[in-house]
Amino acid sequence: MAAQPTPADKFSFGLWTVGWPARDPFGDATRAALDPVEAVHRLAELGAYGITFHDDDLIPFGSDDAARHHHVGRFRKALDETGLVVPMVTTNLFTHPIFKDGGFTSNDRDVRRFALRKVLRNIDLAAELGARTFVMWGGREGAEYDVAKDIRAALDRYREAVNLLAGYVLDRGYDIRFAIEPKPNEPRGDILLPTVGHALAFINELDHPELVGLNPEVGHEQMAGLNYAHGIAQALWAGKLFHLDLNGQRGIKYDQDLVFGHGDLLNAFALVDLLENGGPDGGPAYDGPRHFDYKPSRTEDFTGVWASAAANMRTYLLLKERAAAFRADPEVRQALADSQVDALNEPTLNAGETYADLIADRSAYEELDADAVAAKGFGFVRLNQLAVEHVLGAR
Ligand code: 3MF
Ligand code: MG
Ligand code: MG
Repeated sequence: MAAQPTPADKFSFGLWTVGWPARDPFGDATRAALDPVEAVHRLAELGAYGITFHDDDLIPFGSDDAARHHHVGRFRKALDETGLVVPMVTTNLFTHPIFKDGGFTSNDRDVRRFALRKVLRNIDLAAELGARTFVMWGGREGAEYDVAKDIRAALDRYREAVNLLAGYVLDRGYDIRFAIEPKPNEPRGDILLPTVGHALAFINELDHPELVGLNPEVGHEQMAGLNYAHGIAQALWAGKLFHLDLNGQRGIKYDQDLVFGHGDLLNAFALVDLLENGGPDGGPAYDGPRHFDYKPSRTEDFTGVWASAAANMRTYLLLKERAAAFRADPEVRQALADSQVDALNEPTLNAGETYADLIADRSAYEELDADAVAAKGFGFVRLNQLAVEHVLGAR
């Protein structure tokens, strides 16, 4: 039995997740709007530590300063009452029709300037609430028609926007870093920065790459047919895992936003094992929020909403428990050694060895019995079966 979630587990939820009224392209809302104050209280009761939001989730688009002050004030009061924190804030540059061709990369310059102003204002709010991460999901930054968007110009404008925002944060002295959230498609036919790899390459072209990292989402990578745990590992390797969006997805289709673990459970196991046990000393490889970006299915009423919120955290904790059991199992350790998993950490060259030394080493090539080496199996299937049995609770 996994422990009950506590704030020490650092679970956070988007306001737009539990608050989703379940309207989809084919059907009306099946649930009423949720008051952000209630969301704060219910999530705190369930054991979460943080809540995140888009500006428009908290302050309806077009609110005047007085209304804005009112909405932020009552939200702050709920945070103070519950101890919930706001680790991340993000901007909605996708719902209002003005963003139909994007925010930072709309063909219309007036839209691009409006988008920047909306984000700058929201960065001030993020700083005011103590958020350290500012996520940028560019869901409308893309196209349906290849001839309608100059992709190189769009990337220039994207870069111009992120450079301006990074400069603003530095000038203001805010303790905030940006996290780009890749997604391959939906709502646009094709979205810019579609995968972890594209976003990493983009970051290298920025004025302040040190201020910009990633917020990879399980379903988004899987919509591109990619391995999420691999993407997270490469983001960690690049020092760019600033935040993450956990949920579930079943294959290459629309963005399902299922509960974490309700899609590819084995990949979720590998992910939790990486996050919790993948550090250099066998400890956590990532210490940021475990943030859920899911949608309580349209079939659910509010009882189902809170049950699904709890399910995300419980599944994570169960997988964490299973990963610890996997790591502690002597048979797993033997299987890992037999499969030479740790041996990959050994550099291929000896200390100080040059390519000339390698060429001179006859045992590496001329005398190596390639057929004998090739005949040995790695035993990966046995190792994976042990993982499956731990996930199933059979060991
Ligand atoms: C869409 C998403 C977004 C982002 C959010 C950023 C509405 O598929 O995942 O959720 O996560 O905009 O923070
Ligand atoms: Mg998503
Ligand atoms: Mg997301």
